[in-house]
Amino acid sequence: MFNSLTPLPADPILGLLTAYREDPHPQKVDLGVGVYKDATGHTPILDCVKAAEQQRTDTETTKVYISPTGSAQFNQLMTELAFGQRHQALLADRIKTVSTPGGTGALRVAAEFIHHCKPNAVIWVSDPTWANHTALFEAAGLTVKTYPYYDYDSKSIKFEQMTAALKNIAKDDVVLLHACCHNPSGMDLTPAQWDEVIAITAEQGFTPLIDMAYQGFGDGIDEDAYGVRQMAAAVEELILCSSCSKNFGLYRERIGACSLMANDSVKANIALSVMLYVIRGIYSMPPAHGAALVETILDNTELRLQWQQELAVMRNRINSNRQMLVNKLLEKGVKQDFNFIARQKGMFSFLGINPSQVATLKKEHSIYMVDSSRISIAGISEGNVDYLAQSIASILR
Ligand code: PLP
Ligand code: TYF
Repeated sequence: MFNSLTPLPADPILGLLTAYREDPHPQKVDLGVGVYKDATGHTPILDCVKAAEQQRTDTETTKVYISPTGSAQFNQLMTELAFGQRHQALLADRIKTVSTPGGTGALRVAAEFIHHCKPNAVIWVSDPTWANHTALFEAAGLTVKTYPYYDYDSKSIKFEQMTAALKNIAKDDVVLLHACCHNPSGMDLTPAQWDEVIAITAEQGFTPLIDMAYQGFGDGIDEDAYGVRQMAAAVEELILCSSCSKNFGLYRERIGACSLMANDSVKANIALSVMLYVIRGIYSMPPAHGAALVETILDNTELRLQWQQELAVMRNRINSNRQMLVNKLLEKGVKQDFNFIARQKGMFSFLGINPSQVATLKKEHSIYMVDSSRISIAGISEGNVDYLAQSIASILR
């Protein structure tokens, strides 16, 4: 069976990690995978997570199977975190949430669920989007098409083209929107733009699938959920995929959530039964440890406050890294305008250089980024920004 196989390409983003680790260059810089790093280049375990972990070790009494929905308390707290505690759809019992193996697991569950509802559904994703979106939606049997989003020339959103495209999308289709911190462009919809997109969604009747992998990394926990909350108030049905990888720093614990909102409580329960059927066919039950940590934190006033503070530190560091790189590039005499980096949000921006310049930065300067020139802003630090800006300046000359 295996003899006829030919090799398939590895994940292009995760592959950078290995290449970086094996590079002996003393000044190497990792701007590849989107993980938070502190000023020393380390991805720490949050203090609130450590405290929650200690509590769980002291009080956990069993490792028996959890249910296919995962932890009910985690699901409730995650729903409140995303939609807001008193959202009308929540109070009307229209939202059902399951714990999933990471945000990726949530997306795959959502994709299989959509495929079950509408086997011929087309899912529209932004051009560009996270590479894994396309791969996992296609793996679930969906057809993927794109709507215009990022303008590489003006470094902004092609908003008019985007809305024109959305106005042509049919009722039975699905549109994927990034809640905040757009991966890979860093360009987010403003609240006014969200309002317009929401009005079109309500008018057209297609189903919004919102991916929220970075809640709290853009402007703040509530600010970043603006689109989710307003959308949920305006439409009948919605699917939300959330991740605890970044904002709780729980990457390898693989914990996220998938929420569905139906137009009444009875239909929500029916839809949930279908989602659980889909889950049974993939992994049966989600991992429990990450969910236990998140619920311990969110349910405890002190730990929750500590989490909010630690999240603010991560958010502020990323934002100051953005300005720091822009300033350094100016200082190095770069003529091109890089101010857009400071205007963008979240973990990523495109540097806007071509693939051969990306290759030169890697080969000659040991600076690692995705071929599209997407950089992970968290990889910049006081210690490497001078070398980084100098190297970028040298390839732009
Ligand atoms: N969606 C987007 C846009 C992402 O960037 C990521 C990666 O961090 C994910 C989903 C899934 O994250 P994870 O599966 O690590 O929770
Ligand atoms: O885009 C990124 O870098 C993050 C991390 O298969 C990531 O979203 C990258 C690839 C992958 C899973 C997570």
